[in-house]
Order: sequence, then C-alpha cells, then structure tokens
Amino acid sequence: MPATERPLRAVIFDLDGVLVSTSKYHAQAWGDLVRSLGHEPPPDLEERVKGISRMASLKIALGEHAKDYNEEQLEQLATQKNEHYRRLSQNIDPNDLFPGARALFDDLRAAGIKILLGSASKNAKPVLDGLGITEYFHDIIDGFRYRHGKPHPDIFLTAARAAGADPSECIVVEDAAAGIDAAIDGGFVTVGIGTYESLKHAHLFIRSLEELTAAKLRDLQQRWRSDLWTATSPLTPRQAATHLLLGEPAKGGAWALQVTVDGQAVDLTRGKAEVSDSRLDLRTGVESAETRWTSPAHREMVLTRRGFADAACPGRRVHRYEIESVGHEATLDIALVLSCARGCVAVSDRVVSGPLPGVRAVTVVGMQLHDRPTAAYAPELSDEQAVVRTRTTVPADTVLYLEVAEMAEQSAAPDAPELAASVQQALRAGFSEVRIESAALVAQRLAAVRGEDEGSADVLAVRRRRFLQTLESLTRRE
Ligand code: B16
Ligand code: MG
Repeated sequence: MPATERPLRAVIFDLDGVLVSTSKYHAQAWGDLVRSLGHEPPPDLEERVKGISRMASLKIALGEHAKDYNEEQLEQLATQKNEHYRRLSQNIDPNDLFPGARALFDDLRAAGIKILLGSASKNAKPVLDGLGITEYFHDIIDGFRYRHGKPHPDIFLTAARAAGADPSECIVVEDAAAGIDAAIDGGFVTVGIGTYESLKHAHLFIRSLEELTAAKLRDLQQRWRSDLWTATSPLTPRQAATHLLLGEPAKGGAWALQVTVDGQAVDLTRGKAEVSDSRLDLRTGVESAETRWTSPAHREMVLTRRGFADAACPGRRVHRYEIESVGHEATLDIALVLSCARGCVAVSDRVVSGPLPGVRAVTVVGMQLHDRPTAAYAPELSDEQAVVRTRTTVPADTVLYLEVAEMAEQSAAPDAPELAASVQQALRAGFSEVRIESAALVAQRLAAVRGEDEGSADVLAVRRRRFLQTLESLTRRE
C-alpha cells in the first residue's frame, strides 16, 4: 500500500505531564488525604499515579489500607481529594503551558493535522481553559468520555474515532508508562516525554515539545505506523480462541488457564464467540488476540490476551489477560493448571513447577492479579498437575488484569531454582515493566536489522521478515 494512503491525520495529546504539570498537585492532594487518615503515602506516589484514573490512584495512595474502606467510603475520599486538587490547580494560567506546545499546535493546524486530547482527568476542560488553548482542539476525550482507563487503549481509540482516523494514522504523545502501553496496544505510534526509564518502549523519546514539528511527526508516523509492522497470525479463529484461553504450550510443557464466571466455566466452544485475528506487533514483539464471548446463559465477556517472549530474558514468556465482564458484576474463579509428571513443586503461593512427562525438562509457571495486593492464592499439587487458584470479583464493565509468567528448559533439574527466580521476578515487576525492558531491546535489534534504503514496500517486507527471524533467534533459549 503506498505510504500516502495512510497520512498522519491526528495527534492525540495527554494532558498532565505533556502540556502542563499538574502531577505535583495530584500528588499533594493524595498525600494530604492519606496522611489525614493516619497513613503514610508510598514514596513514589507522584510517578505511580500519573495517567491513572482517580479511583485506581486512590487505591495506590492507600496501598494495603485500601481494603479497610468500603466502596462508598472510597468514593467519598476520592471526592474529598478532588475538591482539594481543584483548589490547588485553579491558578493554572497560560504561563504554565509547557514550552513548545503553542508553536507545535500552530504548526499542526497549518498542516491540516487534527489536535485532540486523550486524558484520564475529569478536570481536563478547566485546565485547558486555564492554559488558554481550548480552541486548538478538534475534540477533548477526558475522564467523562471513556469506559476503561489507561493502560487500556480505550481513551485513544475513542479519540481516533472522534478524529475519523485509524489508529495507524494517529500519534499519541504521553508522559506515563501506562499511557504508552495503552497507545501501543491500540495500534498507535507513540512519543514519550518525561522520564526515559519508564518510556523506553515509545517510538520516539523527547525531553521537550520544542523538539517536535508537524514534519517530524509525519516522518515518525510513516516509519512506524502499525499497519506496516503488524503480522496477522495464521491461526484460524477457532484455534485463536482456544489459544487465547489455553495459553501456548511452552517447550514440551503445557499450562492452561481455567476461568469460571459465577460458577460457569468459560468455554469458547459453547455459546457465541467473536474472535479477532491474533496479531503480532513487530515493533514490540507483543502478540494479542481478543474474543467477545457470550455464554449460553447470555453473560457477555471480553477477553484479551497479550503475550511476548521476553527479549531481556531468553526463554521467559510473559502474558497478560484482560477480562471484562460486560454489564454485570462477576465472581471469577481462576486456576492456572500445569500438567506434568510426578513431583510437582509449589515454589510459592502463586508459582508452581514440575518435570514434564517423558522428557528431561521442567516448566515453571506463575500468575497474579494486577493491582489487587490483597488477593489470596492457593497452590495445589497432585500426581499429574500443579494448580494455582485465586478468586476475585470484577465490577460491571471494568477490566481485570491477570499476569502469567512462564519459563521452560529442556535439561534443567526438576526444581531449577534460577527458572523459578526468573518467573517470580517477572511477576514482581509486572507485565508493563518487563515489557518496557524487552521492548527497548527489541527496538535496538530492530534498528540493527533496519535496511538503509527506506520507503519501498519491497524493502519493508524484507526488513520485516529479517526482523521476525532476528526476534525469534533472540528469544530462543540456547
Ligand atoms: P482526575 P492525564 C491523569 O491525567 C493524571 O495524570 C492522574 O494522576 C489522575 O489521577 C487522572 O488524570 C485523573 O484525574 O482526578 O482529575 O479526574 O495524565 O491522563 O492527563
Ligand atoms: Mg499524563
């Protein structure tokens, strides 16, 4: 497809940390609130709540104390914090706009490229008014306009639709790791601004908006637009659906995720399943697939799986499942099942290991719920299986993030402590953090295999093939 068929149509800006610094006010308001309750806020509070929705931020600010408050009390605390934040942020004026923003807006406008806001904040409009830049925006997607917060791509997908553009025709500018994750998963080209350590997976990192022009953004979008860097999996829809829930067999090993919703097993071969193609994003090595499943009892679920072979740790694979229960609250029973021969080991409450039948090999696999520090896990061992179980409740229309890490080795001893340590380390760090490191390495390899001759469709095809081979060899354990 000629490059001109997918021009840059829109640039979607996050607000806090990209156009203005409100994070100090957010952090101060959360800190004051938590201290007034007699608790100490986490030391890295300001960084951790960047880009995160108000209620999710509250749980981060309260940490383990969150479980001491019921939903109604949490709502009240969030309102109290917001009133304090509004007072702190009401003096924002045009001098607070970050350097380079206005010149970039003028340049984009002159080039006919739409400007949109993609912010988690419900206070975005008064802040834009205070900055005196509201008139530039084609549309403002704020905390009132999306269903799922970052790292879900919903905010940016809503913005792309509002611009009448495909995600591959848009660039997202973000300062938060969760925002770059969300944009990459949505198929956008990304610019990270701020702290390099948490933004290594962005396609371009900048320190100031002064570094950007419409022409530079156009070049970036033409080079990295997702339609050029996405491979569709050859799996049939039915295979992809099975794959989605069952995970992939590790080398010689087999693990499966079993999910029960309100007592009914999620079984994609029953009821109705609409399955997307499984897509591999060659820019990051992440493969994802989505299924919308309606159970025979008319319960609707959206299940997304994202997984990658960790370039920073050969042999390790990391997966994240996003489970949304549409229109109703659900109780989920989740079991991670590892099939193996005798001698399974429970490495911890959430990590199990076992030798594989018939071969001299071992698999270690573990899971955890993201952002649910108080969830309880229980390992169970039998002759043929090692299972980790947990139970949780998901409010209607919210997304539960479940992370799985696995490692397998042909010749390891059955209790292979270094494999177990690697799986535990991946779970401790979380999907996003592991992905940032891995994506940075993938990007380095990609730069190394990139041909000098840019632009022609043939060159791109060859380059992608070579990159795939490199990626594969990179993530294969010796
Ligand atoms: P509110 P962004 C985010 O803004 C902030 O970074 C985050 O700290 C805040 O919790 C969130 O908005 C919600 O804000 O409480 O004002 O609705 O970075 O997405 O522009
Ligand atoms: Mg931000």
